[in-house]
Amino acid sequence: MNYDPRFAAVCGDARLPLHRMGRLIQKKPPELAQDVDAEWDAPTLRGLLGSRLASDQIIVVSNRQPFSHEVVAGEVKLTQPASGLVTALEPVVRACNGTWIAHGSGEMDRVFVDDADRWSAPSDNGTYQLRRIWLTPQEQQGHCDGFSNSGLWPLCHMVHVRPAFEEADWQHYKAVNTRFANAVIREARGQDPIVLIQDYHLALVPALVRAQLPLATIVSFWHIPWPHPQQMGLCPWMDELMHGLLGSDIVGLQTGQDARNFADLAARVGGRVIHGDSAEVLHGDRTTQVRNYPISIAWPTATAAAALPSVKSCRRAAEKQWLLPSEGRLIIGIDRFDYTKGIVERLHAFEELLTNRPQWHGLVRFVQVAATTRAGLKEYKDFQGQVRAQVARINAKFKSLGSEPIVLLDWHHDRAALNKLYRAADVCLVTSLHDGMNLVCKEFVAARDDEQGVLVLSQFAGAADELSEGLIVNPYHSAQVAESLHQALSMPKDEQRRRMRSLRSTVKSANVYRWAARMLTDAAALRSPVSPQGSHLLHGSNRLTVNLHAHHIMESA
Ligand code: GDG
Repeated sequence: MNYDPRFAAVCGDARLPLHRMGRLIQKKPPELAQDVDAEWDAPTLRGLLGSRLASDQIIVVSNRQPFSHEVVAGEVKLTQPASGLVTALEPVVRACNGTWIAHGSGEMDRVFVDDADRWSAPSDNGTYQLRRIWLTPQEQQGHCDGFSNSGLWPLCHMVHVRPAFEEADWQHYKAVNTRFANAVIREARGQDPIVLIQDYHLALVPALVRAQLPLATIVSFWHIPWPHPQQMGLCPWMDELMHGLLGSDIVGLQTGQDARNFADLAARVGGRVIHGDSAEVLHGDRTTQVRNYPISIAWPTATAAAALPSVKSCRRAAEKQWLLPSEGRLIIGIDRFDYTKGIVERLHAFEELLTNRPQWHGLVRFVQVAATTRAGLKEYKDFQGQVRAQVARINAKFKSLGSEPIVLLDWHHDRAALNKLYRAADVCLVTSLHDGMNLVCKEFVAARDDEQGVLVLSQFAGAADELSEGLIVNPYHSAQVAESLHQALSMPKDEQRRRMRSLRSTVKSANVYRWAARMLTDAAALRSPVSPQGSHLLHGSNRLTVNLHAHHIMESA
């Protein structure tokens, strides 16, 4: 075993065998390590909850709600937002009948809640409770548009948009986080619920909940990237945000690099840290585990897959709608209309493809869905205007026989329409400049049960760590993206099948139920008198948790 001096900072001398460092209380039950690698779906996740967390209450907290009640063409309609967080979490909450606390942002949301501001959302076996929080327009502006989306969002994405930090927005951020924390405390049925806090809008909630419910098991998940400490240190209130997040028992991030960056910053703000993909931060008398849990999608059930329209019919509909010859090719992009998604860069690369490879003129359509998002913010308006102008310019340049190569669909689509596009496409193009994970690429793979279609994927999306059978590109390198597009458009069917088969096997097993199961298993381990994560040691007056991952880091350092 190699010696890691960082470990000594936490546990004394790491060279000592565990039993000599303190009094060994519990040992790891062997079966859990296998569980997390098992095949996960909604029923197995429910089984985990039933067996390991049977009497425990699960409360999910996010700014974004899974459903809103909106007025569409004079009628109230239940709509699901274009949001990766909702795509991932909704099937999990549906499976475990938790309580979901979120901002009631829909026009008609207040009409549908009961006296306790709850609405019953459909779940796999009955309903789950959506508890809505109300915000004033000023709070929404300061908390969401301001500090969260104009400050933290650009701060965490390396995309060269200047983050804006305003004192007034910060005050709203604190007030709204307190509101969410109070709602958790009111919704808690006992002293020790499991609270799953989602994303950068709610970084202060963990410590606020901890202060009122010290026995709660709090897991925070950060859906967007966590860059290096110098970048994060630009935020004037980063110490407060870190203090808030370290109220969690576990902080989950998308990638190993994000987790290492978080742990590095925790060390700078005074925590004592064991570094690695999985680290522990000791601060005061508490420990926070830092782990990466790559998020995913719910793999379609056999019934859901059978209900999809055939690939052939999707293809025919697309050919008809966009005047695409039958020997032609369809490239799709599906995103929120956000500057982090690299839409300008992908248009540039597409233009380069048409310039350098004229054989594709008239034979290729690029259909870009860009769902309306954050349209009130100036950076978004400017960016969206820039994209529209770029589309018009490229279309004017390459228009042929009445058809234009790029189709920009800049509105919200329903899930059925997105699935048709996924199934009709030859290529799915994801060129995020920086992305926590990116679920669009996983949805594309899940939709292709014909094992055809090529994924072109940015190296700066968290998903690139897992989906290496895609064509991985640097979105800033337009010539490289153009060549990868050419390679994708020309790829023989056998090669498509081989790559797609491998991608499907990865996404099928690393699905969102597994993501939730890994987190909940870790949470259960912290609650259980038997810690399946590692051994609890009494060491002087401190209880130290030596987890197996830390141990592994020590061995491999
Ligand atoms: C954040 C992180 C991370 C898109 N257009 C429409 C629509 N969508 C859906 C897609 C997909 C979701 O929105 C987008 O998910 P992403 O993961 O690509 O991106 P973010 O929303 O930025 O999500 C991201 C994610 O959280 C999860 O942790 O992967 O990195 O930024 O599901 O299909 N959905 C509907 N209409 C549309 O027009 N209904």
